[in-house]
Amino acid sequence: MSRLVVVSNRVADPRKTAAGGLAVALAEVLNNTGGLWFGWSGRIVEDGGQPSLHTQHAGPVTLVTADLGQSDHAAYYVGYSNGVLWPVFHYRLDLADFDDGYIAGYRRVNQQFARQLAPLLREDDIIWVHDYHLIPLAAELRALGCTQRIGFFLHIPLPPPLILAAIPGHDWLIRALFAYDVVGFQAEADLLHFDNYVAAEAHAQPVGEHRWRAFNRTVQAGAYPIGIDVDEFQGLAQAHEGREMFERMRREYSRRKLLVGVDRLDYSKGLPQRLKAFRALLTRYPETHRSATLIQIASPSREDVSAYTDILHELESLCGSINGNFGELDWMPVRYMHRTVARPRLPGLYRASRVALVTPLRDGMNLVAKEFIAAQDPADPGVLVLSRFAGAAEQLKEALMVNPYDVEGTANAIHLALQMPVEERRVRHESLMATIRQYDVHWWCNAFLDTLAQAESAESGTPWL
Ligand code: ADQ
Repeated sequence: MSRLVVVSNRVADPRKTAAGGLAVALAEVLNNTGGLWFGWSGRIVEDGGQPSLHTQHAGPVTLVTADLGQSDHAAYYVGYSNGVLWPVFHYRLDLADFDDGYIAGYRRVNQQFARQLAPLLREDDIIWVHDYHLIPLAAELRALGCTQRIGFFLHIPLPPPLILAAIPGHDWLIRALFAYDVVGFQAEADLLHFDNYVAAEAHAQPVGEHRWRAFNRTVQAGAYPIGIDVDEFQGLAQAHEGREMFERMRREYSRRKLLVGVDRLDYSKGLPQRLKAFRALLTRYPETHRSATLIQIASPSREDVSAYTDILHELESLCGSINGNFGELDWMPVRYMHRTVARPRLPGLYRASRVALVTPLRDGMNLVAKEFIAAQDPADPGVLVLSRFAGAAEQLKEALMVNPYDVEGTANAIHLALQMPVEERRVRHESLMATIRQYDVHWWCNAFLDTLAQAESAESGTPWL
């Protein structure tokens, strides 16, 4: 069997319970297959210093990480990845910072990673590259002569061609995707955008279903919605910390219905709109006073990017004004925490909540939606209020679907969720559970890797870059 090599911006020890969608999912995969996981060490060294490699063995997995120079990190990570690709791929051209210098740094780091990884590769390795930080990695590996099968999975959305085309250098970026053998997206919508882009902008020729030929290469595209490990998450719910959290929450909020939101503090997650919808709920439905409490947990994220500090301040001010205007001596409508919750406690929190608010303005998938479903008591389950703009909405049809930009409409849906009789909650939950079980993290991994294993080994050389 071929060895699996995973490459992603950050690497996590798969023996530890990690936070973050990508880290959680990849730890699952590598623990099962063994292999090599390569990425950035998280260390920034002074410019001009020799960026060193670190090797660590974690059970069946070898972790190899590389340091980044200060200005490379600024251009590759803060600049191009999170200042250009993240906002544009989430349809936020208004937040993009198209600085000329970023793309060169992005390319330099991908070149550095390719040079460091290539000597570690074996001929029959299968290489799986993850996410927007590393789009040109395969092209750089091919330029060094690597002919292994290489797949790419994009964890975030791919916007329609005319939004993508606003990025200076977008044609270079998409051309780089043709160095892969398989390119995977979260949702059918993203796949359609890819098909439309390569047909119109790259003049690619269709040679099969979602199979395209351009730049002397053939790439197979597909939608592989990521899932969670349902058993692992339910195991956490039954473990000591999960149960303790559940019981504590139930005691504390015995007379109230809990609503819960768990996100990274990111402008794509629609947090201000969510709080405005909650405020509209309190305004329109006075019976919710004292009877509903929203717990919003937003973990610190990318605080070196200015759009993130803006959203932090907006959120603090909204929470303060809701509590100031509606709060009573014995009732705080919103409990807002700017921190990460330890993963073993999450299922207890979800299970104690009647409603989950997963209302991103745009999201590749959103794993919180799936975790919330997995953690529920099937006899008395909570209700998922889900944005139609999350990738998860293509699969989780029995959720209460909302348009997060429509504050009043979202408030009405939350009200419906709070009122929903137990019979309807059970029926919806049963279907949602069946979906997340069928399309779990193992399905995701196998479906992608099966396609990649069937691809023919590639030609080397990158005449197009
Ligand atoms: P993220 O944008 O990080 O991931 P998401 O899918 O919601 O978003 O994953 C978050 C993970 O981190 C979940 O496992 C969640 O439990 C955990 N998490 C989030 N906030 C937390 C908090 N405050 N405290 C503790 N844990 C928290 C990206 C894409 C998503 C895609 C994933 C996986 O943006 O669309 O679903 O990758 O592909």
